[in-house]
Amino acid sequence: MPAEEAGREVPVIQLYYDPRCPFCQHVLQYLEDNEIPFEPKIISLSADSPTKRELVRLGGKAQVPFLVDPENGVEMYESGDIVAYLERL
Ligand SMILES: N[C@@H](CCC(=O)N[C@@H](CS)C(=O)NCC(=O)O)C(=O)O
Repeated sequence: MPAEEAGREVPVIQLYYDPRCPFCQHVLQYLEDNEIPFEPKIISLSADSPTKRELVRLGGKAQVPFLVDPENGVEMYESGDIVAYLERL
């Protein structure tokens, strides 16, 4: 759900992930523990879907997790880099 700030909608972090992926679970756990709002972009790595095609269009490969932070123009793969980025927010 989009976060709201001062009555206006602000872009929210999006996380592309496959629930079966342990690297994704690591990022999801961090988001949950720190109550960071995000838009889930759930894919199955083993099946084609519009969301998976969106991921490939944005990042260039069907790898998860993939984070998009529209507010800061940031897009990244790699669970460790994503958590390190979230720690700096
Ligand atoms: N080093 C990466 C590994 C991510 C990774 O291997 N994800 C798997 C799913 S658990 C994946 O997307 N595999 C498909 C691929 O790499 O093409 C990270 O820490 O995020």
